[in-house]
Amino acid sequence: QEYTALKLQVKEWSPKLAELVKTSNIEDDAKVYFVPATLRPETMYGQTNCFVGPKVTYGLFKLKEKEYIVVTKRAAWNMAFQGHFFSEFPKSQDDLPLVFETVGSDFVGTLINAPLSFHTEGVYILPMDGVSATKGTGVVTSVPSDSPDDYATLMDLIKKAEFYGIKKEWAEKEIHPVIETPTYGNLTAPALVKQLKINSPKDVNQLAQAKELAYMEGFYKGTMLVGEFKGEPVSAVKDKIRAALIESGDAFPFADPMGKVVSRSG
Ligand code: ZZB
Repeated sequence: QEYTALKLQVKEWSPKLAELVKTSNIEDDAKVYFVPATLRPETMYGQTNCFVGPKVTYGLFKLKEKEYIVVTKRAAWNMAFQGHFFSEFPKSQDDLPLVFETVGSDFVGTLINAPLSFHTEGVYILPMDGVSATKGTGVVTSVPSDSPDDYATLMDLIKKAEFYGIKKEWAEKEIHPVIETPTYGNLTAPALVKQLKINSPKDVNQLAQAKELAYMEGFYKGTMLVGEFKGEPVSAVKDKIRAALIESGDAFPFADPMGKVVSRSG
């Protein structure tokens, strides 16, 4: 799978991470990025948060001078093979420039900057049980307008904020339309979640079906409602939006040759 790996810079750490970072030797002026892998760069305007698996282990790796990334070790290893990241090629996974490792739940509540997003004030790291540790980077950027999994998960987080140990406000960012489709209007994911009577992230079969429908409709019939290519068909501009993100340094190409092809909800 050829993904677009996006760089979401940390603005403010969760309390747990602030502690870990303080006791590590990361420079004060270093940049740290969460790096989600996406197949839909054209939806990045609609990012409202970023998901990690609460029980998945993530590493903070040194990419280059004063630049660090948060991904799974498996993803960092893949990135090493794809060249340009680590100065010295690691002989094994144990050789990767790891600063520290911890579980996803420790990152929840971290404030990050999401490139292209309407939410220029920043978005939060939130937990998603369906995140797969063996696909992409293990970090998933969330676009509830166009991803049924993201929308269903967010609604659940809002409903049970206390249970999930989050502040409700973190999950309540406004959902703006990004893509217009003839069948589902300008908020494809919420429309599909309603139509297929999806009540929770546990409705994995309906969510897999909704995802398929959203992918097809968005790509073949969608029209951009925002951004540089407003008014143009998604199929004509998807690659241009990806290229622009890479050009600006906000993203890089990332292949996952052995990614498990499983839905994030199953
Ligand atoms: C943003 C986005 C916006 C995505 C959208 C989808 C959609 P797939 O389709 O199953 O092959 N993803 C990436 N890594 C993981 C992971 N480790 N665990 C769970 N989910 C993951 O997977 C590709 C999509 O699954 C990626 O693209 C990412 O979510 C998520 F509007 O990024 B996407 C209709 C889907 N819409």
